[in-house]
Amino acid sequence: MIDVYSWKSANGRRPIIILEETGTPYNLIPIDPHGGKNREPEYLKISPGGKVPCMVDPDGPGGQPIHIMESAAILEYIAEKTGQFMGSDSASKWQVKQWLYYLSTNVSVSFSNLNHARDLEGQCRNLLESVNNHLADNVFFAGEYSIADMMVIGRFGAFAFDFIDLREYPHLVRWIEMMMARPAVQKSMKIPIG
Ligand SMILES: N[C@@H](CCC(=O)N[C@@H](CS)C(=O)NCC(=O)O)C(=O)O
Repeated sequence: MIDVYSWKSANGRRPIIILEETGTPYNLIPIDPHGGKNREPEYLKISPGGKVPCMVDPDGPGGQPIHIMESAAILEYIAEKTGQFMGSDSASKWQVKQWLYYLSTNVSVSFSNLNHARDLEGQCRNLLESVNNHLADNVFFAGEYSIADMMVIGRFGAFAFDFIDLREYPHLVRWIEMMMARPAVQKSMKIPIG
């Protein structure tokens, strides 16, 4: 049965909604995101970002166990596994995806930032620390070079916040240097746009 590590927050409700909607059996494990358990090494193996929610499916692809963090990825995973709520054809699937990403990034992140407005820098430092720890044990973000790396090199490759010294995050710096050495990335950064 799927284990869901979650909490009574907007982010935490999402996996529970799709599990309920699809009638997928699950085990709910409450994790208080401010309780410290989400920073313990065992938890970080499931959710490297140290965030809630995340899940473990013992019967993942190929019958192998899989763990997934990020509510949007969990929504996609359960939708794909059950064949529901992902649009009924290829075109509508992309409609669903574009809204999923718009809502999970722009909308959700902006409102979450409003909650944390007084400590936005602290939030960013936590994220840098999680990313740095992840890259300590991983060459790229997700196994091989992938679209996950492409997602964030523009942000970190042109890092311009002089009150944060990236040298505090040496594994991230190693990844940035490796990415910026790629000809396609270099070219994409140099093409004059506008
Ligand atoms: N983008 C993530 C956001 C998850 C998130 O920010 N969760 C909060 C609780 S609602 C958390 O774990 N905060 C603790 C922390 O950042 O250390 C998702 O959609 O799953």
